[in-house]
Amino acid sequence: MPEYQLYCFAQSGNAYRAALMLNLIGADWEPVWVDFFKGGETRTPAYRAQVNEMGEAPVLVHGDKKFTQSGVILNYLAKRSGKYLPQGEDEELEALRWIIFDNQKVNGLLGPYRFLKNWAKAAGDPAVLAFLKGRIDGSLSIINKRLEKTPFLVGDRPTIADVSLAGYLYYPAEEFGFDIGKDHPAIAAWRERIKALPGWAHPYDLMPGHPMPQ
Ligand SMILES: N[C@@H](CCC(=O)N[C@@H](CS)C(=O)NCC(=O)O)C(=O)O
Repeated sequence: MPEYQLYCFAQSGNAYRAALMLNLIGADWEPVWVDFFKGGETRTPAYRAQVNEMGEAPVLVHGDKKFTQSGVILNYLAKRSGKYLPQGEDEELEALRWIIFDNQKVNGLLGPYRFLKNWAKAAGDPAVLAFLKGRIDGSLSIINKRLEKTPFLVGDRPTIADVSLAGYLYYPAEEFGFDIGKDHPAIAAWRERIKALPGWAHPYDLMPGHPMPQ
């Protein structure tokens, strides 16, 4: 059995952070597909009792340890592997600062926006979509400005802050209805730098469930 199991599904940018990290560090891992869309698996009592009380993917299993929250998973894997690890307290806190900003205001908004556009049972309310789009534009502009100054979020080397930011940034522009790279050139250039790292793979190639099972 592989060393790590990751509960995930192809459309999840939150899970992509963990899957990408496992690949980038060359870990021996296998995905466990979560039937998020059709089965509503994360909302079932069984999932919440046995897999994650928070009702979310990703979940990383490592022997008798289990971790949820992609930021925690990234930290754990960086500490174990020594890769993409911020060095020293200042860098650690700086990486954490960007991971929290990303979770709340970048990928934390891109995920629900894309869900409302593509898969919500009741079509997304235009006013809600417009509100989210405004917030997303503002957050992406902040990230773009940062990446105009340094090649990676925390300086010259990629760290877990960059792996976190990758979340939804490689999914097709059609799924958002706008082109992140075209609107934010420094993010487009950063995307290419991350893509060039050994072990990088697209979320639809890395995690099961794409195309969506009928
Ligand atoms: N902050 C969490 C977010 C996880 C998350 O929201 N995952 C989604 C899938 S992309 C989920 O499981 N949502 C279930 C729900 O909200 O009911 C992380 O980074 O791991």
